[in-house]
Amino acid sequence: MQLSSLLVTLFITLLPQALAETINYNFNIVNANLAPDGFSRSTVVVNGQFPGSLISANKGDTVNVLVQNNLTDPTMRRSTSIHWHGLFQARNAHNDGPAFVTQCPIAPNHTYTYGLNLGNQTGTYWYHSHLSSQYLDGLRGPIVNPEDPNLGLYDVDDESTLIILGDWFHTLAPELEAQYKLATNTASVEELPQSGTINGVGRTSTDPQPARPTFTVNSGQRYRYRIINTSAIARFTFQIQGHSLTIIEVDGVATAPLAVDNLIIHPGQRYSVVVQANQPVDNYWIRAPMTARAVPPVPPNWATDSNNVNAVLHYVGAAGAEPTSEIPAISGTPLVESNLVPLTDPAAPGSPFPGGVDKVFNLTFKTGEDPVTGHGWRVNDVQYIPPTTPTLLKILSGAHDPSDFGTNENTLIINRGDTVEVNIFGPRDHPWHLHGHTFSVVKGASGVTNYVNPPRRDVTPSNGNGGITIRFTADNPGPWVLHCHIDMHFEAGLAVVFAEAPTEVVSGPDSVDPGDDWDALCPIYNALPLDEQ
Ligand SMILES: *[C@@H]1O[C@H](CO)[C@@H](O)[C@H](O)[C@H]1NC(C)=O
Ligand SMILES: *[C@@H]1O[C@H](CO)[C@@H](O)[C@H](O)[C@H]1NC(C)=O
Ligand SMILES: *[C@@H]1O[C@H](CO)[C@@H](O)[C@H](O)[C@H]1NC(C)=O
Ligand SMILES: *[C@@H]1O[C@H](CO)[C@@H](O)[C@H](O)[C@H]1NC(C)=O
Ligand SMILES: *[C@@H]1O[C@H](CO)[C@@H](O)[C@H](O)[C@H]1NC(C)=O
Ligand SMILES: [Cu+2]
Repeated sequence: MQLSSLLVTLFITLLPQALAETINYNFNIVNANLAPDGFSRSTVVVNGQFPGSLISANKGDTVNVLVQNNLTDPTMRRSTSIHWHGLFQARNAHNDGPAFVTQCPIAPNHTYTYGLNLGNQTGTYWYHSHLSSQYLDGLRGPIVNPEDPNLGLYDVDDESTLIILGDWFHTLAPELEAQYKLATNTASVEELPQSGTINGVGRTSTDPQPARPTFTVNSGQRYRYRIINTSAIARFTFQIQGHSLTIIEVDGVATAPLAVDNLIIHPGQRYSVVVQANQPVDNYWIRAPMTARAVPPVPPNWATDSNNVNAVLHYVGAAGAEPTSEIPAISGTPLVESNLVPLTDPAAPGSPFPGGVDKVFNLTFKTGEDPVTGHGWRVNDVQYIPPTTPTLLKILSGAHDPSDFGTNENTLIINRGDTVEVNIFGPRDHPWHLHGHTFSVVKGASGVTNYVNPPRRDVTPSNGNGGITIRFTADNPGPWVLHCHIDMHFEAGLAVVFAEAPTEVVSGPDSVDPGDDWDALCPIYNALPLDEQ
């Protein structure tokens, strides 16, 4: 271990919770005209920036994010609601953010302060709008807790090593959503983004081409890159020419180091990789070609260049801005998710056989059956439609039985302390995300079954009718949504809500006490005219 990183390690391990502090952020949510890929459009962004600014905090810190809703553009949603993806939010479900699950949206010209407590969570997270499809319009950004058990494995970890991938659309989200929901054939409308962006910069085949993002390294140093997939639809394959990637964190879970050459990152997922600057001083391609799902024949004159999602790894001392070499094809050893082993407490909850838990849910999802729209997604034949009264408010008012929730709320009750197994059957590559927990991927998309030390994370893709199996322990009372992170699928119904320990949400040591500002959200929102919702 180098002396500098040893000192950093000592500093961080010797000064733990005692220094827990309160950190305040102001998020002014505004409409700004931005051109991430050379095409200018109105957006919904934090403080005028895409992606939004970094939230950085340590274990035990309290983070207060004062959200001022200054949205004015009538062609997009005017209200907002922000989800802090991956944070457990113990006793804090009211600040989780999904509209109508844990809160009513924040009305225009109103504020709401999200209090977030990182507890013991370290690693890489992100925030995004969780009202309708608003995050496609730009409201996305990173959250990092830099403390880490793998700290000795790298020298540099700061804002310069954040790699935020995202798809970008030229059509505004409400219009995309309407097209998607009205269509009768999924494949004909699965929206193809116009570009893939790296740290907010992308290229189409026709618009002016912004300079590629550059990540500068010093020869001999080791860099921790935090790769966040903030996509709405597209997945990316990530590779750095000539450099291997040692994965040390997956969705906030520290993981035994695993070296690969490339990895696929689904919407919502995060990876931290250590990259050694051990090649000749030069410029190298960072590649993240994008795969949108079920892409129909591309419309004529469509500007998407999904192969052109590139950045530059620049060694200090190298000449020129870009590599002189051809952009290489993706090659070498890919990440296989089932090879990821959590660093601590790796065993899955429950007993090591199918159904060896307190509660099993079999969820089968499919599309194309909604009698009204002719479209939509269903889990066990139910299309999730958000209630007008948020699930959390219902629970706080005494709802605790399946019959206390509407059929379309697809709400499943679990008890405090239950070990839970969820089997998910349905088409491949739908990234399932659970709020309030990480889960053990007992059987993931690779089909491998492992109860001893399976990957633990908060988003994992489906695998067709062979199914995937995830497990978690119900140790966090609150309503937590489990949904497909392809945003349009979620909007069209691809979700269930776990009402976890509803009685304990109301009273006792794990209860949730939202406060007056939260109580005021629904009356204000419900009084809004339609165009301000
Ligand atoms: C948000 O809008 C309010 C009202 O128009 C204005 O007073 C305030 O300065 C705006 N906030 C910021 C940070 O621009
Ligand atoms: C918000 O405040 C601004 C500035 O005071 C005002 O012009 C606008 O009409 C308000 N919008 C709403 C929806 O109340
Ligand atoms: C964090 O970890 C400490 C030590 O293991 C434990 O005592 C504490 O309860 C944990 N806090 C949370 C919020 O989980
Ligand atoms: C990001 O997520 C999207 C949606 O699943 C996926 O298509 C894409 O491959 C992911 N990107 C990366 C780098 O994994
Ligand atoms: C759930 O699915 C598994 C795997 O197909 C099956 O063995 C089990 O019987 C099912 N359980 C229920 C409750 O349907
Ligand atoms: Cu999906």
